[in-house]
Amino acid sequence: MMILVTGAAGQIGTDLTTTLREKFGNQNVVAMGRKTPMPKDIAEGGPCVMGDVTDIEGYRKIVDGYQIDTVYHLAAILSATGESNPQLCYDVNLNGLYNILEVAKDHGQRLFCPSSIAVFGPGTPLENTPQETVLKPTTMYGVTKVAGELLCDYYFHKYGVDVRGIRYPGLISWKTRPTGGTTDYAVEIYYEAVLNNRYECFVRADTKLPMMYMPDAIKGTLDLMDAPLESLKHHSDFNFAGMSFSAQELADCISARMPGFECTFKPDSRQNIADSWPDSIDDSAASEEWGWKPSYDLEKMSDDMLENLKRKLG
Ligand code: AKB
Repeated sequence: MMILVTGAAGQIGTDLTTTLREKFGNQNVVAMGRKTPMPKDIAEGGPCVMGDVTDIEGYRKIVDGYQIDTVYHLAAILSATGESNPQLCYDVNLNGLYNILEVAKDHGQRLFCPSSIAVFGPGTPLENTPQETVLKPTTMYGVTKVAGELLCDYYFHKYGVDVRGIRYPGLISWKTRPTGGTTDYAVEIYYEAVLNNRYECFVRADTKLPMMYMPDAIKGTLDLMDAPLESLKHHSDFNFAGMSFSAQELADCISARMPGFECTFKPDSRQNIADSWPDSIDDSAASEEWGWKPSYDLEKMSDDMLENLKRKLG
């Protein structure tokens, strides 16, 4: 097996590349990035290449050169950056995905192409959002994710490309900080708690969103890719849940572990994006079709985040 990870320098990419290298061997996992320098452990741990998913010929050369048969396509522009630059978001998320799918069709590759809770919008039930429901997002990121899910399913049905994907909630991790997302506050708060014992949060205290700890997200990603094709009724659009909490509940959980921690709330334009997303997700299709079950709740995640960040940040 020869695997390529696009967006390998990003928040999910760094964790996923490391885990894939542990599972399949360092030399069998190629980390691809565009302009962010690769973190040292990714750069030194196995093959790395610079490339741009919007350049199909350049991408084809990379895939041919390494004889790639499986791609985890993580390169994407997230929701907040997508609202500042919708054209870039469309280009990377849709033209880039189209290139990945075309090359996969020509090379018979397996693909993982993530979606997001950003596919939901006003009109979607807020609590326990069902698998099949209204998909009318109000962000460019959400629009590209809905279209991306449909495009992936089209390539499966029309060309037999085995492409799988899940709707990631906000992902929380201590290894690499996310950039350009709406759920980034749920990571920043832990960093700022350890560094300064205070945080100014950019959403309201009562903002409740679906979230997940990165080890669960990585496990779910690998479990979906390992599932027998015949057990899947869905392919690119699995609802995927870990936990849900409000920004205030998150701050309280940190205060209970960090005496004196202070969190204030000053909503900015990302509040509108957060308000358009559900509070909690029904992921029964994922549990029925490939056995998904999360391991972390808010308490267990907070213990692990703070322990690792204290060590990492000194
Ligand atoms: C974002 O906030 O844009 C992402 C996401 C939920 O897809 N973390």
